[in-house]
Amino acid sequence: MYTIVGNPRNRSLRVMWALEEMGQDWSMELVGPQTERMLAVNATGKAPVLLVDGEPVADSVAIVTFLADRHGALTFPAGTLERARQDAAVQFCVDELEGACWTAAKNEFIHPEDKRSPVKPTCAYEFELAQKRLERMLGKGPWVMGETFTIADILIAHTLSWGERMFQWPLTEKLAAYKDRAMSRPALGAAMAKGKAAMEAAA
Ligand SMILES: N[C@@H](CCC(=O)N[C@@H](CS)C(=O)NCC(=O)O)C(=O)O
Repeated sequence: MYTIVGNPRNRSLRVMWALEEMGQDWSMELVGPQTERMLAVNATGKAPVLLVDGEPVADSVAIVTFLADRHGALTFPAGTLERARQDAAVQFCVDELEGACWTAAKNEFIHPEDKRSPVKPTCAYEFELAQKRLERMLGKGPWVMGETFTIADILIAHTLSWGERMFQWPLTEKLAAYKDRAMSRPALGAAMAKGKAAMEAAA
């Protein structure tokens, strides 16, 4: 049994989705970033955290990688060339797609107002540039690692959706189709329904 400490509206969704894809049971402890409870399980105070038999593991990318290795699902085995390429796709997502979204978010509503800079147009440009690169990586698809759906697709699809929904940054036709393909997987639907129920129960 796994417990996600976080909120379905943030990067916790990546972990929820991965756990559903793997057929693992999980529950959610709704906790905000930088609260006393979050700081008790993660020195950085950031969400999400996964409790594994009560032991915390932080960072959505580290968590889904850990789960994939542990359950031998949604990943190529460590030490293979395919795994190195999968890891490169994950790192690309963090650097280029998430970097643009996170910088825009921090400067739009996270940082104190007097610390914000008007960088959003630069972030939009970076997101657009990243999409051109991602289109080449995706090739014929259907997934970034070809025929095999992996954690890289969860992270990339989630981040494409983040840019599109939060900032109305348009997706290219090819990447909109890729994102829709990923996000119509039953495991994501199940994860979102479970997250909604957790939020309703807490309201
Ligand atoms: N690389 C981390 C980033 C975590 C992160 O920044 N989470 C956000 C919520 S989605 C947060 O806790 N923000 C509050 C803060 O940075 O203080 C991950 O993927 O888990």
